[in-house]
Amino acid sequence: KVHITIDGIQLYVPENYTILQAAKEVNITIPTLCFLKDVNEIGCCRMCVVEVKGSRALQAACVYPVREGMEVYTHTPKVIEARKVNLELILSNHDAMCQTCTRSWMDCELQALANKLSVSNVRFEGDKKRLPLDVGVSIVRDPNKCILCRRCVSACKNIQTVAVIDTMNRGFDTVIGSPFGLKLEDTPCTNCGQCINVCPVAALHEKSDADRVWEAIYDPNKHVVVQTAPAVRVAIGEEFNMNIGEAVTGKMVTALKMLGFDRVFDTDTGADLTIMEEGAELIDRIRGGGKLPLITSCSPGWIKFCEHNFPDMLDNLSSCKSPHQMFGAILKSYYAEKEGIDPKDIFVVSVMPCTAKKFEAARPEMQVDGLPDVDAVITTRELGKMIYDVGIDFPDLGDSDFDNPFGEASGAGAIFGTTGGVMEAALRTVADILNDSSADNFEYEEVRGLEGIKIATIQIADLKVRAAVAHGLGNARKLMEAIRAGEQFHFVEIMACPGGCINGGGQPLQLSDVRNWIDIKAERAKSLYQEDRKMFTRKSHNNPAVKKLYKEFLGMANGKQAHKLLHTHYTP
Ligand code: HC1
Ligand code: SF4
Repeated sequence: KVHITIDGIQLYVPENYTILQAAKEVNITIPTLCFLKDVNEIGCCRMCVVEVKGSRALQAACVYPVREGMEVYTHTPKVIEARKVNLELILSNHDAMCQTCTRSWMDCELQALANKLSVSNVRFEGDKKRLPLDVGVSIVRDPNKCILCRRCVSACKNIQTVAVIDTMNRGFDTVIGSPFGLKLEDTPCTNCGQCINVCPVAALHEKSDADRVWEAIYDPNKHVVVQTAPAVRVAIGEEFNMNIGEAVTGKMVTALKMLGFDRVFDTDTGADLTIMEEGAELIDRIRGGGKLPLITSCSPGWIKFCEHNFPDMLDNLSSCKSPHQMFGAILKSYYAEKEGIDPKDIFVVSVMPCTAKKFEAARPEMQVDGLPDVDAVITTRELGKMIYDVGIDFPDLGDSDFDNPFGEASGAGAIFGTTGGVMEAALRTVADILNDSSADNFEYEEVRGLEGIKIATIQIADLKVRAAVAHGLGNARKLMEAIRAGEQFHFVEIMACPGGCINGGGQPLQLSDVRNWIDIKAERAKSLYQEDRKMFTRKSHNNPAVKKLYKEFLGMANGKQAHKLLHTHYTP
């Protein structure tokens, strides 16, 4: 430990600390903008400058290391003026139409900072060019809002290893863009939205589909059905300033009913269905000498990454559609038939923590007889805004249950939303099938947690199942390269986003002042595991609605009818 002084307060801190970390120990949060823990630690925006005794220049607290005897001053007139000038220069170049901005209602870091620094006047005349927007199916880039913090560049390049956005040009002409000015959609961008998740302003956001959803709700000829992904329930409360990771399933269902959806279903049921199919596929491949490892296919950002980077391994992907797509296909067949509704009049909305799901739902592979499984995908954030827009006081709502005939899903479906969850859900079912019994111990700790790549060998009946789990595309790349080089596994789970869906590109955004100190992934994951423990049924094959579905309609898992509706195929 080293002994330092901050604003006259003496303290001991570990020697690998930065000034930013040390100041936090004495309850001083130094303002930051480009800095985001574990994502972008480059000290370029100079918002966090402080005075260090003996050093003539101001120092960036986010990267400057502490050393023995150091004396730091965090709010001298020189420091305050430098921060203000830096912020005013950024503001002078920013399209500050806050009234019409998507980030303004909750979580704009630039606004928060202007407030914090009491900037009431911008003394500089910037060079505000109007640049065209880049609008894709999933993602919108607005260069007029960009403040060049480079957090998106780092998330895309260093964490996801996709590297399709970077700094272009120099000086006043500097912009963040794709090579050759391409639209993001025309690059190997995976639509994962991790760039959105780290953007402090509205330079990156999802392409909104809320208007299409409202249109369907108000159309008297449409039967509008909504389903919600596992990870949405442990995050949407954050849009209303509730605790990070607080599970608000019942309130969410109430709100959806109040918005006017005809039925509210749980994508967790779709996840149970996926496990039935994927579990059967795994057993078939192991017994029948099929292509191994079997790799999960529910994360559409991962699928696109695989198509671009590992086209030679597409046959390893499970042919299962993702849970919400499967569920959509069931809604437009089994459910339509049961309710006596023409499938063409059913409008399926998926509420997802994910931006890539918008792209996925629009893929030609996700249709049955020319009808898309899912008609519109909105993110957790978009749903939060819809609820806010109509004036519903979300935190005060009572609880409601999901609608029948699908009712309550299993806990295995719930944990799909976090890294390792699909693997654990599959193991619960595969173990019971292969052992022909019902195991009492089915919490697979070895595949839980936020380690980048998790590897485990699990004994099931006479089989030693070699399993691997990766989350974040950088980790996925490492794991895939190992497999390509010959490392052997039976079953592999890959999720595009670090932490899995709980940290998807469509999830509520927390200010960096929060994210730099609290691991929001861990909070949301903990909450999903608690949800699992509360469920009456905790294994997918015990979900009564799913059992009935196979009995009445699908027949065998991985059988003919299931293949028509629930499976697909990706070609290079
Ligand atoms: Fe996911 Fe999935 S877990 S992919 O992260 O398999 O998006 O939550 O809905 O479909 O179930 C997302 C989450 C989600 C699907 C499921
Ligand atoms: Fe990169 Fe993902 Fe953003 Fe595409 S969506 S630019 S892959 S971070």
